[in-house]
Parts: sequence; structure tokens; C-alpha cells
Amino acid sequence: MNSDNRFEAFQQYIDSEEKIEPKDWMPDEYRLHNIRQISQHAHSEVIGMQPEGNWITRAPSLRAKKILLAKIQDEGGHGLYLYSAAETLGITRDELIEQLHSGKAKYSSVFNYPTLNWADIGAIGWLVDGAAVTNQLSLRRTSYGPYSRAMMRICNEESFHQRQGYEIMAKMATGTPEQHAMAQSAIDRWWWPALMMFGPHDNDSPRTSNGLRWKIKRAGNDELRQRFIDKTVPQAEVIGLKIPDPRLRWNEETQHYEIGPINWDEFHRVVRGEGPCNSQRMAHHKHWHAEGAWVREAAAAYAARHNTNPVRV
Ligand code: BYC
Repeated sequence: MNSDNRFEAFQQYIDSEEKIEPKDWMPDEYRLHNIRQISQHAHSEVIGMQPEGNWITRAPSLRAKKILLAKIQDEGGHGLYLYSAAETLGITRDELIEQLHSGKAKYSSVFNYPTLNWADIGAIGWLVDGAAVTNQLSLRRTSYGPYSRAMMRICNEESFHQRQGYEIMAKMATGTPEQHAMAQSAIDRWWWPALMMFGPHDNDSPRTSNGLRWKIKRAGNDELRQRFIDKTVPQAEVIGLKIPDPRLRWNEETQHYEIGPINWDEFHRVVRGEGPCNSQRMAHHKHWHAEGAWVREAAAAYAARHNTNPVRV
């Protein structure tokens, strides 16, 4: 097969909804696109543990603490499945972490905002996991097999996370006036960053065209954002919280909510590293990665001695 035919056969394979597996031939651009997206996703899961981890010692009850611990542990697990999926594309875990530390690899902008009160934990579960699962439900059908299979399991857990966040928000929003005010403050601060998680508008999204062509992405950024808005606005109404957007309105004709403009300057600033917590998040990751070096060395030594694959840490 000459190389043109190879590309054509690859595209036909994708178009017929077959999954690409690690040992299949794939164009380099497809491989690199997946490494970028999957590793960005993995880094987001792991860095995303930080804003919530901040509240483990201050959870308001033992029940709340147990749930939060389990949820954060789930996010760490998601990171591990996704790093493993990225490694099947011929990049090592060390290289992936090095790309995060050098700033070459991104992670989701939303994790560069602080968690100021307990309601923020509810807002993260409800809005951030809610946005994530809206995106990830579509990614279950992504064309790269290991990524798609990781998404199946992740989605089951994320939808549970979304509900635990909504439970916290519902309790606070219908509690004392002070609790209600904390819940409203949390939605005021997390609503727009959650919408930005979906990425720039489609006409300003350089990766979308290849992403859709290769079925790595199964829907555009705007379509997914709209799905999230349409299902979340009524949830806010049920618990008496106001969406912080004076231009929000229901369009009877399109049967969708319309929103005001998103502050893309803020988005680009945060992605560039100038958000409220970027430097804190990276410093924390670098510090604890260095502290964990002895665990990785011990695992590698054990594996060498027992002739097994190193335990992934
Ligand atoms: N933040 O052409 P575009 C979780 C970048 S964590 C930062 O639209 P694409 C959780 C984008 O990378 C789940 N950067 O790109 C964990 C690109 O730059 P590069 C997180 C962003 O890839 C703990 C440029 O902007 N979910 O659930 O077609 C606690 C242009 O964008 C962002 C995922 O990671 C952003 N928000 O579409 C709680 C989902 N948006 O790479 C919860 C997987 C865009 O060219 N990722 N950029 O330098 C995706 O689905 C896609 O990568 C995106 C962007 C929709 C995010």
C-alpha cells in the first residue's frame, strides 16, 4: 500500500466507527493529537484534586469528609487510567510529567481558581464535574480504543460526583440565609469558569477540525457547552440559586438558553498561567512529585528484582 492509500484506508476505518488500537498503523498527527488531548485530560484530573483536597480537613461532618475523600481518590484514579492510555501511544509517564512541569502540556483552566468556602466543593461537583461529564459522555465514542474505554468507567464515576456536588449545593441553598449566601457566592464564582472548560467557540478552536475528522472529538465545543447550560439552568432554579448572567434567557424558538458573552480574555490569561492559583498548583505538583521519587525508585527496584513490570506510581 502506498502512503496515500494508507491515509485513505485509515480515514475509512475511522469513518466506519472502528476503534484504533495501539498496535494499528496511525498517522503521526493522529498519534500526537491524542497524546496532547489525553495527557491534558490526565493532568486536569490530577491537578483538579488540589482545590478539593484543600477542604478534606475542614469538611463539616464525617459523612461529608468520607464522600470527599472517595471523590478525590476517584479523580486520581482517572488520571492513572488516562496516563496509561497516553502511554500506549509511545510516550513515557516521565515525559508526560516533564511536559506538565515545563508548561508544554496544559491542564484545564478551571482548576486555577480557589475554593473559598464549603459551598465551592458543592459547586465543583455540580458544575465542574457536570461540565466534565457532559464532554466525557461524548468522548466515550472517541476513536482511540484505550481512551474510549477509560471514558466508560470515568463517566460512571463523574455522574456520581455531579450528584454529590448538587446535594451539597441543594442543602446549602435551602439552609440558613448565611448558607444560601455561600452557595450563591460559589455559583457566582464557578459558573463562568465551568463554561470556559469547554474551550473556545468553534470558530476560534484550531484543534476541532482534525479532532472531529478523526472522531477523537465527537462534538464541537459550543454544542457541548450548550448541552451543559440547558441541563444546568433548571437545576439552579429548583434550588433557588441565580445564574450570574443578566443576559441569560430561554429562546422558545431554538428551545435553548442563550447566554451573555464569555470573557475570553480571562480564559486566555488563565491558560497562559496568569490565573489566581496557577503558580500554586504547579509548585504543589512539583514539590510532591519530587517527594514521591523514592516510591517510584522502590517500585522500579522491586520490579527489576521480581522481573515484573514496574508498579505505576
Ligand atoms: N483549559 O482547539 P481547542 C475533571 C486549549 S477533569 C485549558 O478547542 P481541543 C475533574 C486547547 O488545549 C476533566 N486549555 O482544543 C477533575 C488548545 O491548546 P493546545 C477535564 C484549554 O483539544 C478533578 C487551545 O486551547 N476534561 O473532570 O480541540 C475534579 C485551543 O482549544 C481549555 C478534559 O480534559 C481549557 N478549558 O478542545 C473535578 C476533557 N480549552 O493544546 C473534575 C478532554 C481549550 O493546542 N479534552 N484549551 O496548546 C477535551 O475534550 C478538549 O481537549 C477540549 C479542548 C474540549 C478541552
